[in-house]
Amino acid sequence: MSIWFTEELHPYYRKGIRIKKILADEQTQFQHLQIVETEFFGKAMILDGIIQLTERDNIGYHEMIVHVPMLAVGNPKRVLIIGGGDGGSLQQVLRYPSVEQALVCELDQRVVDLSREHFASFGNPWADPRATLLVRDAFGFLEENPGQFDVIISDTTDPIGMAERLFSDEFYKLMARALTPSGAASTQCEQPFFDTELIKAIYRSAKTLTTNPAYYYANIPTYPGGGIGFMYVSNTPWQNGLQTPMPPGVNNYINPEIHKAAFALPEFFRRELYG
Ligand code: SPD
Repeated sequence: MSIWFTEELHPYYRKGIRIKKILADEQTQFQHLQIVETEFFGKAMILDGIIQLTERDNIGYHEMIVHVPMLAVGNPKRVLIIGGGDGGSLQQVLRYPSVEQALVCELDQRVVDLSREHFASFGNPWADPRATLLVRDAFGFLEENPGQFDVIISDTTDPIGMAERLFSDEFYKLMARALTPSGAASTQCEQPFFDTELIKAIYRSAKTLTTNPAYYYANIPTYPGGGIGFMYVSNTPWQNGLQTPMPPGVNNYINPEIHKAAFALPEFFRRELYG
């Protein structure tokens, strides 16, 4: 028997992965949460019908969203992760000996609970004494904490429903305000092919808030279009990170060549974004 999970991004675009078994399927207070065992990608987490991560290809996403701002800052001490309840970004953040405090501001406790149960490869980063989970909405927390964070990572779902606000001008203002003057943020920033206008609006906003924003991209087969981009938001140039040694531990995706190449954009999109 063959069961396919199909994600419909637009009425004109779908992608699918073949599933062996459904391991968890529940309506949380906030969203429809599913964990499935797939044929090729290991376990996958699906939220409101959208693939968030798979065991096989999440590492590229998590390494790229985390290491680019962390390396740019150099010796980050205080780090905030917005969303990220699965623990994948937290695991990468905690590789840095300089990190004293890593806060995860996640709205849905069930994402944390089910991820701990099913994604052992994240290595239970919650047990690290530097890690703190705040089960709350990020807006209020950002408002209360201006100038506090060396790095902020916005590891969110797509701009649909409750997550739409996390792609707004207001959010980017609050996030930039919560950074230290030389701090850096990275945000899940969608797909150049499908989300050009949204990304342009976010870049315009980031440009009014910081001097060196830039967009970069990673190849993740289970995301629409085979990849996803990130907005780097900072007064510190991302290129500073190319001089910083990687933290202890093994990388699976990022290396100096990938780090640099990720900021090279296809011409149609470079023109749209940077003119
Ligand atoms: N289009 C799907 C984008 C999903 C981004 N969120 C991933 C969360 C992994 N920590």
